[in-house]
Amino acid sequence: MAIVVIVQHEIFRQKWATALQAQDPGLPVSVYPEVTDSGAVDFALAWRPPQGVFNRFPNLKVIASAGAGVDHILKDPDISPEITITRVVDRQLTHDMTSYLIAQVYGYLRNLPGYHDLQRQEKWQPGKYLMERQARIGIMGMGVLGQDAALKLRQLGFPVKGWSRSPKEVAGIEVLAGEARLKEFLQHTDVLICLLPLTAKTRNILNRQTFQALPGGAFVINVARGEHLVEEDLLAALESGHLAGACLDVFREEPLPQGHPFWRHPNIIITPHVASITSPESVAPQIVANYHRLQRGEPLQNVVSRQAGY
Ligand code: NDP
Ligand code: OXD
Repeated sequence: MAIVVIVQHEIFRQKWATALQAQDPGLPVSVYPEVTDSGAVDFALAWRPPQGVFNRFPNLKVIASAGAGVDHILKDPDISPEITITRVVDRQLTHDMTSYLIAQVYGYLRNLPGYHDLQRQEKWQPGKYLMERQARIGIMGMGVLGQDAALKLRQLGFPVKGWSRSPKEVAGIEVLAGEARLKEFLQHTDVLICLLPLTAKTRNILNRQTFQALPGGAFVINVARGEHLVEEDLLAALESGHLAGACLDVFREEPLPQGHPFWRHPNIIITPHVASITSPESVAPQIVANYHRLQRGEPLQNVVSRQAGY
């Protein structure tokens, strides 16, 4: 049987194929669309696959997301419920996300983007100077990435709370669970970080009501998915002065279209979906290990729940 790599960006296709073959030189890897025997493919590694592409592989058993999120796969309604879907859980990916968040949180605390702007205007204007204890961090989504960020931010001296679907114990961090406790969680959050998966329940969760529940002057960081955010509601909350600013790494449409009001907004920081990028070299071992598990009929690792959507 064989693996097919179905990855949107051409440069990444070859990187993935090389990384997989470096793990196991005998691995039968093909790169979509150059697949000669689609009947032999039982395992697909995918990132933002074209809609309907999986129907071309009649013997497909596993789709492995090349990232942590699986929304880009699950949005295809034609994927048979028999197919197992897995995702990436990777130490480097987790580390990189936490580093990005720490950088953005300190940028907010010490007004670093503001000083970049002032420098261009040749203005010497000391401004906001907050200390860690003055910025209560609230993390929506206390999974692999959320927990790591929470623990490291707490080590740096920030008061941290988390919010997740189910209750959980995370050393020294209060985690509020379920919709019933969302408002309470938000009321104690000065810097809101969204690290939720995109599901039917979490789509549009960063909305007017959510922003209103935050204390005045709060800052919002969205590194999860663009569809979590209701864009007009963010603009209105910034316009009214209720929110101090936002940092956005993900967007409903990527690349963010030219002329979009976010580009030139003075209180929005934009990064082009680079908070944490999957490294094929780092992740290839878990993909190849799952491929071999499939061949041996053993349970796979990092399987997502089709029902929960993550
Ligand atoms: P996990 O699956 O490990 O964690 C998801 C967390 O969200 C869990 O704590 C889960 O709760 C919680 N959750 C899910 N649904 C709800 C809900 N309805 N209400 C409250 N909490 C909910 O995911 P990861 O931490 O690995 O990744 C999170 C997301 O980060 C990815 O799905 C992806 O979209 C994004 N990402 C973005 C990157 C970037 O570069 N911008 C890079 C990598 C990931 P429970 O624990 O109870 O199950
Ligand atoms: C991911 C991402 O889900 O890069 O891994 O967004």
